[in-house]
Amino acid sequence: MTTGAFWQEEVVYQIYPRSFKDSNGDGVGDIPGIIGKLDYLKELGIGIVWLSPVYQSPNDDNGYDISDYEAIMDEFGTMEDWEALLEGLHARGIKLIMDLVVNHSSDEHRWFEESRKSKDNPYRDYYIWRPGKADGVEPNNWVSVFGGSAWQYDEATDEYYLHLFTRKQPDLNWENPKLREEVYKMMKFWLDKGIDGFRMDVINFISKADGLPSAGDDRYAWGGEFFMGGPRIHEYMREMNERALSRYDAMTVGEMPGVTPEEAVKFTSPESREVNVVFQFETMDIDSGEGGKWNVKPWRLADLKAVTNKWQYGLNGKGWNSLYLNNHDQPRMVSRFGSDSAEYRKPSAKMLATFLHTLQGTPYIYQGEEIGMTNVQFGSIEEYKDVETHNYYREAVRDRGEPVDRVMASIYAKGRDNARTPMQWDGSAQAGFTTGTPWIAVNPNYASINAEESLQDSDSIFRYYQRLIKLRKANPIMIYGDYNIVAEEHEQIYAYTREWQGEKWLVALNFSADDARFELPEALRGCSEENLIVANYDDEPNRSSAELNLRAYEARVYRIV
Ligand code: TEU
Ligand code: CA
Repeated sequence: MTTGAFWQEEVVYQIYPRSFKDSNGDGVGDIPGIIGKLDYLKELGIGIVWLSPVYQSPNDDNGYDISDYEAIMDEFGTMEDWEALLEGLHARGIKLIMDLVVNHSSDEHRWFEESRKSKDNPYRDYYIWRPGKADGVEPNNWVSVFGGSAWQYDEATDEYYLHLFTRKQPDLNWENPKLREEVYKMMKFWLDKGIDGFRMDVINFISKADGLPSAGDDRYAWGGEFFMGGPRIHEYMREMNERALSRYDAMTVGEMPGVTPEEAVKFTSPESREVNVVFQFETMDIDSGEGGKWNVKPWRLADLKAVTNKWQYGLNGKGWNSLYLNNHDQPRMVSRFGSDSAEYRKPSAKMLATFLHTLQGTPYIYQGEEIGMTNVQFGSIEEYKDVETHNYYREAVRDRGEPVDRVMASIYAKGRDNARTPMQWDGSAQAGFTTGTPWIAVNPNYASINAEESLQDSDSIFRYYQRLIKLRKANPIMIYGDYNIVAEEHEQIYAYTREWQGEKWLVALNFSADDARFELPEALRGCSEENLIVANYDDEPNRSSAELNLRAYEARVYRIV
């Protein structure tokens, strides 16, 4: 689907403001800190910044619990700072998309403070209130994404309110047209300020099934079937488009846990007029065992190929993919899908970058990914800050009696704080992130892994990302070309072609730490030094024209036709 739209042709860089750059020494990243790094982003070559929430918030979930949608969080700065950021980005030809978190607000939002006052308060139905069942049983058996019941009892009116995330994140009632109008008004407030679109937080959760039925008979159970892609979701998305977005050239990205390619086509096809692209979670689930993410299992290349095939073939010509392997909710991709060992961190980070930037869709770079930042292992649970991690630790160790070392191993592998340690700018104290004490500890490896070192190294991961982004601007085949997998059964190598208006590229990626040999099909035997597009090793291995020998985590991209 070629539209030439900026949200197809540019690369997105996600900033998690709390951890990006602190300008005033309070240990918390802020907007003036981001402004000081705009030339770094310009040098990388990205065209769009996705800014995680900067709105007023008590930070129960680090800004994803909003208490005033039209004010800037005090710790992050002022509205004037934000306007200077927007101006600075636009002056560099970089667009800005903001995070739209409207499945829920903070319980400190004035709407909720009103809503909980009485059953006949005008704001009562901005949220989802229900009476409990007999003897203190919640209205249904749904659990929250972050553990425990999804219902919180509120004594003032002797009813429960729904919260699919923390109890300080009450779900907004999208059945209420007044609430929907409030959201559209707020969206236009920001669009009129000149932003270029929104990333929409768990936007496929906003329509809940009529009657809010329990999921089975267990005391508690996951109720996703009743709110992921619920009955009125397309109605709401089309209404949002008509009422708030259609008058603007806005990019819209729907974060949709559980979405399938078939559903994604319904959300993203041009005629649907709902969103441009979605974030799917199936790739993020390939190393989750029974019961979810904390039950870590080794991921398999066959599963990565199967999921990527499903989404590449499923949306080709019908919708558009978001291409990511990490963000502020996921562990660092080089640790999870590559190798963060001293020997293989650089080649594997570059190989993974080649994967993301040579698939069909829009690639996302999460802050620090471009310098190969890795997961972290803090010594004690107290050093972790994420509410999801603390809830998991408490339920696993205290409630289920699981051994601490096994629980910590799951946190090391999948905890969200892996992505939230401060951006590593240089080798000075606190990695140059702050002159104070950071809100969360810096990863101890900052002395060797930091932006300053990357900018000085012509062979760095940063420089490789720069090359990929430049290649994308010069080669529409990278953006629009049809994807076709090759040698699907190979257990180490992931290979595929891209074809566009008579041109054909071959991408060959060794996802393993061992040498791998790849018999080239007849039609793909044009690989030679002359038509090498990009590679993460700077010398061509010796090989016959009939095969490719790839070294540990080696990536090679050739023009075949
Ligand atoms: O995340 C939605 C979501 O499903 C995540 O909870 C994700 O599945 C989980 O964090 C993986 O461990 C969005 C935001 O990206 C996340 O930061 C917020 O915590 C959440 O919504 C609630 O707003
Ligand atoms: Ca600060």
